[in-house]
Amino acid sequence: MNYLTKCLCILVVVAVFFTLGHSETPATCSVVQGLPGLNGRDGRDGAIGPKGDPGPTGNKGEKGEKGVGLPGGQGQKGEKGSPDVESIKKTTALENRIASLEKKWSWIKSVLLFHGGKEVGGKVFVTNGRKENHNNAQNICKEAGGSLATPRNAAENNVLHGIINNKGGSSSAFLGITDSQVEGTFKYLTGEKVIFTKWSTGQPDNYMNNEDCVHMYNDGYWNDIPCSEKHLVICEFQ
Ligand code: MBG
Ligand code: CA
Repeated sequence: MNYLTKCLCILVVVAVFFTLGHSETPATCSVVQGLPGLNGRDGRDGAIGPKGDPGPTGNKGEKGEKGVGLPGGQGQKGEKGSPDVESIKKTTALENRIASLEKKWSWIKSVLLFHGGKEVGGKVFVTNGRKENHNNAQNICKEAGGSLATPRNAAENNVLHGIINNKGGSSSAFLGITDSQVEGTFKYLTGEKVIFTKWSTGQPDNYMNNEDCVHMYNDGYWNDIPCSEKHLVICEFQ
C-alpha cells in the first residue's frame, strides 16, 4: 500500500467515526473502492561498486637516441701534495748515517796513513809487515775489509813500490793477480783481465810450470812465482 492509499483509508475511517458518533442511528460503513494510487518515487541509487583490477602491463618502449655531449674542460690544478713525513724521517736518518760513516772512514784513513799506509786515487795501500803465501795474504786482506794490493795504473804501482822500499832489503810483495784459471792469462781476483802490467824482463815465464801468482820486486817490476812462496802482505782499501 502506498502512501496516498494509506491517507485515503484513514480519511474514510475518520469520516465514518464522526458519522457514527453524531447520528442516532448507527450507520454502516460501506467499503468505497478508491482510485488507484500514483506511482511511487524512484528508489535511491545503490552504493558505488569496488575498484576494478589493474590493466595489463604495457610493452617496453623503444631505445632512446644517443646523446651528443661535448668534452668537458680541463679541471683545475690539484693542490700541492703534503710531504710524506715517514720518507723525510728515513732520508734524514740515512743522511745522518752517511755523514757518520764518512767521518769514520776519514778517521780510519788517518790511522792507516799514520801506520805507513799510502793514499793514491782514493785507494789506500797498507801493509801488516808480515810475509804469507798468496792464499793467506788474500784472506788476511779480505778479513780486514780490503783486498790484496792490485796496482791498476802506474801511479798505484809507484806507491806500492815505495812501500816495499820502505821495508828495505830484498822485500817483495804479492799482488792480487794470478793466471790460475788459464795459464798465461793474468786476471785480477775479481775475475777481470789485467789492464795494466809492469813485467820484469823475461817474465812471466811460468818457471818449472809452477808460477801462477804475481809479486813485485823491490825495483817495482813484476814476476810470476809459485803461489806457495811467502811474500809481504800489502792490502788495499777503498
Ligand atoms: C827468477 C824468478 C822466477 C823464475 C826464474 C827463472 C831470477 O828471477 O823469480 O820466477 O822466473 O827467475 O830463472
Ligand atoms: Ca817467473
